[in-house]
Amino acid sequence: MTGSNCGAAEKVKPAASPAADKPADIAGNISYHAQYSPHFSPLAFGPEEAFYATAESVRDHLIERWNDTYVHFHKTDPKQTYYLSMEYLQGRALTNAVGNLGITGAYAEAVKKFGYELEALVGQEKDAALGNGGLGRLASCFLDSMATLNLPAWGYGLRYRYGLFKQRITKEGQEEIAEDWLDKFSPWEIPRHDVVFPVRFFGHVEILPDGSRKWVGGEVLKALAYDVPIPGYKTKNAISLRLWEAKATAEDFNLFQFNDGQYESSAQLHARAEQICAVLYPGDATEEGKLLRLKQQFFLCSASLQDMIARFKERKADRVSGKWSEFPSKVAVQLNDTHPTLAIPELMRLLMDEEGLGWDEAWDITYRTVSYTNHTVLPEALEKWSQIVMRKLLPRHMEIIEEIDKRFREMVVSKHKEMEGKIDSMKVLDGSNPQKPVVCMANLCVVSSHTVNGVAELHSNILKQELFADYVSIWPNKFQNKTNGITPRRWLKFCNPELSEIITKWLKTDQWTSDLDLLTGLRKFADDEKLHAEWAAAKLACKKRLAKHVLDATGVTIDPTSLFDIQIKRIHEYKRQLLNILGVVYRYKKLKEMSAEEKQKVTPRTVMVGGKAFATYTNAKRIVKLVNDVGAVVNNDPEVNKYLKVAFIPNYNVSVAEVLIPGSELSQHISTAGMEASGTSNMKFSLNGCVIIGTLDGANVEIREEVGEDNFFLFGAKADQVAGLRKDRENGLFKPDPRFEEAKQLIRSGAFGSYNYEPLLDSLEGNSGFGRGDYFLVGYDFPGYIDAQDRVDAAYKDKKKWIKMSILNTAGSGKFSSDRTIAQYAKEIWDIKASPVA
Ligand code: 4GP
Repeated sequence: MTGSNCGAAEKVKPAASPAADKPADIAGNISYHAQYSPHFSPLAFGPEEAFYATAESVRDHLIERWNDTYVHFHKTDPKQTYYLSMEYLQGRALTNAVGNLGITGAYAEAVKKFGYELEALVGQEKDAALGNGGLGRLASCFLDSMATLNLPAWGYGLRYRYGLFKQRITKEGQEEIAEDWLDKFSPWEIPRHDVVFPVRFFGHVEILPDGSRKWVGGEVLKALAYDVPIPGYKTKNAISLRLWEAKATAEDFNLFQFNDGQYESSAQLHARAEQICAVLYPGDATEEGKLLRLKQQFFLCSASLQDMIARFKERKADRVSGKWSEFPSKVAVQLNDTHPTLAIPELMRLLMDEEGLGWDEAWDITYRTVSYTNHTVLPEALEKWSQIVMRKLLPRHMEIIEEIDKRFREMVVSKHKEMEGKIDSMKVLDGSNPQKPVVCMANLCVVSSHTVNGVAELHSNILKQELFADYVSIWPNKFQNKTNGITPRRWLKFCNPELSEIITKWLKTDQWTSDLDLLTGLRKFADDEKLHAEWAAAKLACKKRLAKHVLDATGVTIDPTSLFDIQIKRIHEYKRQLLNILGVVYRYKKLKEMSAEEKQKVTPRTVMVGGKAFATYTNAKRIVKLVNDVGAVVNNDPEVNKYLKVAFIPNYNVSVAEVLIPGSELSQHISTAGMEASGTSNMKFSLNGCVIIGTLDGANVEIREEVGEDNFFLFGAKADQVAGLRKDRENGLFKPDPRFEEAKQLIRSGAFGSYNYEPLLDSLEGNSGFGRGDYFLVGYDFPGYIDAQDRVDAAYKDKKKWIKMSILNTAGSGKFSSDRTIAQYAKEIWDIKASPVA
């Protein structure tokens, strides 16, 4: 083994310039990185070192494209979108990068020269886990589609050192530990020491002699950019995900104090900078936690807007103040939920206080630039920030927000007299509790954005008819729907090569990867026995891969011929993992009561559940514990475990999903109707030929329309029934199904251990109230759910029928490509056009 040859079986000559097509040249470039980007001892070239050197070699291609795209956008100066998001769930990048660049085969050959399989190196990569759930993964799918559609668009986010958290399952249930994705380094990011902006906190507002205002004092940190190039699929364009890191500088280091032994106080600002990008969603039960979250949000907004303004000026040297009216025709800012709302007052501040514009001009520019996507109607997720904290941390922004609120009220009184009585539900500042006055961030977004959208038809209608109904009378054209989507590259072509090959073969083209509607072409083969055989073989291969993952991650052996039933998503009471596990408990009880002959007729099933519970969400953590406890009993019960297994998949993340989804046959999307804005994993499952059991909620409604009612197991209350059902319950009119009572009783009996599940079960009982009185209607929907599961069991026995359902799910998934979603945003909200690099 020599450093210069990295242990290659044949002689490899290191080569600095990246090579795309010849495996020998690629190997040379990998060898070059092993030596000249030296992160490891020259004596070592194990799988990990090989992964990093390979990734760096691939990154060279990305950088070339990223540079070309930057220059191209600079010269052509198109209108550009900036997607502001506190979360990106990027996952691993290697497979995606070589796949999008079309160089997978060449790299696979090249790494063989060092004795490696590309798949083995892929497994070395840690997920970039800068997100929590659907909202973050959606942002990452959107970036892939923006690049693929050659759109001038970038993402902005924060570079959290420890992401959200890593989930470990112990006897006590979920344990959170810091995510270590950056423990070594990420080969995909490029620190940009030339892109640094100051971000201020605290301080006060000074009135200057000319009457203008200036925010001064307080503490100032630096925002340093890290660029992650995002390659489009089959295009030369590569866009940027620009992540900010907070820094203090040498100037902020007090050498005098340090030499005096006051080590902590000498580097106070450095410590505060470290906190900003430490974790996503620091606990906000304390005042400090709340302040830190607000700091994070402002940090993202301020750095990103300063960067956009700098670029706006850079692209045309003569853009001085007279040209500000051009800003909205060059810049679109999309707020991914309310987390980046502070972009609104920050843009106003920059335009007025830094660039000298008046209120009216600054407001007109801001309004025409910003648009807002709502991702949830859950009241606890609609952010409200304390006015007291806001005034302390961001005194100038608080002034601006007050002015926005005041002008909005005046506008309503003068132009929409009929809405005056409704002003309380629309106001930006809510002082109804004088001890705790708050800023309503969603209202600030609606009032200040030119467009507001929901993420599935049902959700967008709920926004218009309920949450934001009063605004619709004022701005009837402000509200739109943009049904979510997923990238078909990561979520079918790359994660499920078995099925992808079959699809390409039967459609006689691989164009479906960028024109997903072509999948409808599979419908005409839905009864073809040859396709059935190939389809079933592909599914089985994916199920075996999944069974291996389950064994490695949990120690539970599962049977690849059993029905694989999966529910993976954040653990939340509204998503009703509890309904799932109560169903499993009921199934277990019935199996225990069956004779041996009766059991022979049962459809063997493996139930898999995965997802993280937010660290301070006690009932969600109890649900995780319950799934694990039920699994421990069921899996070890020899009378039952041939017919039922239950596995909790720990640390659910993007790369785990890439194994689970291709191997799924049934997946559960069973939220209380009206509560899941869209869901996107439902789309991924359906695309991979998995049948959904679900309620009429979020995008399930549209999926069912597309794949056909016969290929979807529907149950449950509808969104417009939910309020009435809750009322009935309050009035003592709900009568639980005996099967529901049996399931709860079995848990209470201690059959699954002695843990106190009473608070969890209690939340399903009583008559009213959030968390009690079965707010999420588990009891009401339980009988319908059990009946639907019986229909699943029967359908699975008929292999032909099941495979046809599976094919028709894939065939009906065309609508759910994020390419479609992003094309709609580009045309109907952002007004941007494709700008391909020649
Ligand atoms: C999620 C919604 O819960 C989910 O229904 C939707 O598909 C996703 O956004 C993307 O639009 N919301 C969040 C959140 O993740 O943090 O509010």
